[in-house]
Amino acid sequence: MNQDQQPKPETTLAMGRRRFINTAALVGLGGVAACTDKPSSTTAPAASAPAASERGGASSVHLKPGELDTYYGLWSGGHTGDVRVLGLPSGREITRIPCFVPDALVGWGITNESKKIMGTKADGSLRYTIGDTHHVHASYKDGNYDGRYAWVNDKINSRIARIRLDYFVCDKITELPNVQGFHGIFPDKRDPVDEKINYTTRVFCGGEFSIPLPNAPIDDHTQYRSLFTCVDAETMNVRWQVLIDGNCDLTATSYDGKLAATNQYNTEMGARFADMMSAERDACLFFNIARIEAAVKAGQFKTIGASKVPVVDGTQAANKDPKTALTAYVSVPKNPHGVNASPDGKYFICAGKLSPTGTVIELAKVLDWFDGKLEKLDSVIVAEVELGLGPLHTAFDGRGNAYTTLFLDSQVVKWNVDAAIKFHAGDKSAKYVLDRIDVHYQPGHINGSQSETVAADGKWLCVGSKFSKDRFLPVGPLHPENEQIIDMSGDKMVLLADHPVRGEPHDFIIFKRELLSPKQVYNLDDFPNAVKDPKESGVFRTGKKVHVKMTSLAPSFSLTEFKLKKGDEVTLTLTNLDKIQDLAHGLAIPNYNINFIVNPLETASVSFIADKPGVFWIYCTHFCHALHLEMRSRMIVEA
Ligand code: RUQ
Ligand code: CUA
Ligand code: CA
Repeated sequence: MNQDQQPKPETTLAMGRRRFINTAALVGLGGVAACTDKPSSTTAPAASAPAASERGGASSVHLKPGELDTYYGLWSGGHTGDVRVLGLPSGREITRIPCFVPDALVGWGITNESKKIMGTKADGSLRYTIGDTHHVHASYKDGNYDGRYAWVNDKINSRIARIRLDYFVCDKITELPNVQGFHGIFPDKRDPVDEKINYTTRVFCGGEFSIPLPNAPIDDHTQYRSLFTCVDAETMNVRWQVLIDGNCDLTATSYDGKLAATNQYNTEMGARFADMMSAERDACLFFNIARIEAAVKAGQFKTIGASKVPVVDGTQAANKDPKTALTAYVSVPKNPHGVNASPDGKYFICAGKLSPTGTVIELAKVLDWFDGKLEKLDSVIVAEVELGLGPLHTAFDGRGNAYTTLFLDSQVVKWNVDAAIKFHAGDKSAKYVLDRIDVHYQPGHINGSQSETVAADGKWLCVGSKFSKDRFLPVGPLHPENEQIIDMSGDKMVLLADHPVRGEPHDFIIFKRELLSPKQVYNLDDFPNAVKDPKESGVFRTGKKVHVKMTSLAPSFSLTEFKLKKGDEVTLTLTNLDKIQDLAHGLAIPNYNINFIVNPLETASVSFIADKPGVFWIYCTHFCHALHLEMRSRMIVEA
C-alpha cells in the first residue's frame, strides 16, 4: 500500500479517540462533569519540561549492551494472570512469573507440582485457567522490602498468590472464602503489638463486590455484604475476616503495623451503577489490627457457611464506641480510588476519582480517635485539596511530595503534602501543586522507585497509561498499554520513554536491585522426588501404574527410549542434573499436550494416560547445546 494512503494516527483515529474517551468518561462520571475546568487558583503553570539531556534524560534509560538495570520492577500481568519482572530504568521485560494462568514456556499448569499449587478438580484438571491480577506488593522488614516474598491478587476467582523472591516462582495460592471481586492487597509492615516482629506477617485483602453470605440466589441486594480478609504471610492460611458495610477497593497499611485501610466507593451498597454514585461522599475505612486480633483470640466472631475462618463484626452499627471499635469509617469525597501510605509514615492519601481532590488523612489522629482522644472522626482529615480530574493513585519521592495520576486529564500532578495541609488549614498562599506533566493516555497506576517504603528515593516514576492510542505502530484494534518512565529527581518531571505492554498490568512496585539476591540454580535436595543419578532412571511398573524416571544432562536424556502399554497411567519425573546457571532443558511429548522445562537441578513431573498407541519422539524444547536437536527420547506406546 502507498504510505500516503495510510491514515495518519495523530490527525484521524487517535485524536478522535482521545477526545471521545474524555467526553465519554466525563458523561459517565456524572460527578466530575460539573468540574471540567482544571483547578486554577492552586495550580502552578505546567512549565515545559527541561530537555531530557539536561538531566541525563533519554541516555539514562538506554543501557549499553551488557549493562544491567539498577532497579527491579514487579508488574502485575493482568489478564495473563502472572507477574512480570522488568529491569529499570530500561523498562526491559526480563521474565514473567506465572501464577493463576497456565504458562507454555515453563509448563505451569502442566506439571504436577504447578497444578498442585494452582488447584485441581477431582479429575486432575485445573480448577481455573484464567486470572486477573491487579496488585503486586512485596514483604517488608524495617519499613523496606526484605526480598522474601511478593503477593499478587486474582480478582476473578478471589485468589492470592505468593511468589518466592529467591527463585522468582509462585509457591502458594489461597482462595479467599466468601469473597467476590478480591481487589486491593497490601502486606503489613510490622506487628502492631510485638516489638520484635518488625517484618511482614500478614497480608490484607479487600473484597470489592458484596454478595449474600454465604452465597445463595438472593435477589434483595440490601442483604449483601463484603469482607476484608487477613492472610497469614507464612502459612498462606486465611487468619480472619471482617464483615463491613460498603465495599473494599484498594488497601494500604501503616508503618507501625497498627492500621490498615481500604477506600470505599460504594458506601451506598448499590447494586446498580447509578446507585453506587448517588452519595456525595464515600469512605476510607480503617481497621484496628491489634483489636481485631484480640477479638478473634477472645472468640468474638462467627463463621460463614462452610468456612471455618473467624469473621468479626466491623459494621458501623457495631463499632460506634471509639474505645472498643474495630473499624472507623472516615468520610471522603465521592467514589474515591486508591489509598497510599506516605513514606514518612504519617499519612494515607485517598484519591478522589469522581471528585477532583486528594484527601490527606493523618494516621496519628486516627489512632487518637481509637483511643477516645479525638472528638470528631472527621478531623483526621488534614487536607482535602483539588488536584485535577479523575485522581486515581499516588506515589511519593521521599522529599515530601506526592505524585497523583489524573485519569481524565491524562496527567500526573506533583504536589507537596505539607503545603496542601497548610492550604487546607486556611493559608491560601500555600502553593501545593508543583508540577504537571502530560502522559499518554489516561493513567491509572503510578509508582516511584522505593515509593511505599522508608527508603523512597525519588528517582524514577513509572506511570501505567491505560490507553496508548497513537504512541506505537498500529497493530489492529487491540492496542497495547503504555508504561511510561519519568525522571522525578528534579523540580520538574521529565518524560523519558514509552514502553508498550500487553494488557492489562495495573499496579507495580520498583525497588533497588541490591534488595534481592535470587538463586540461579536449584538445590537437588529440595525436591523429594528428585532422580539424583542417571542410574536411577527407568520404567517402574505396578499393574497399570507406571513411573518413568529420567534425568537430563546436556545434550541427552537418560532414557533414549522406553515402552508403555496403551491405557497405562503414567507419571514421568525428570530431574535436570546440569548444575550450571542458564542450562535449562525442556521436555515435550507430541500429541500428549505436554511441555515443561527443568532448570538446573530442578525436578518436575507430569502425569498422563498413555491413550494413543504409536511412536512419540520426546524432545528438548529449550535450546541447550549444539546437539539440542538431537536431545530426544523415543516413547513407544504399544497397542
Ligand atoms: S485498580 S487504576 Cu485494580 Cu489497581 Cu486502580
Ligand atoms: Cu536440552 Cu535442548
Ligand atoms: Ca459512591
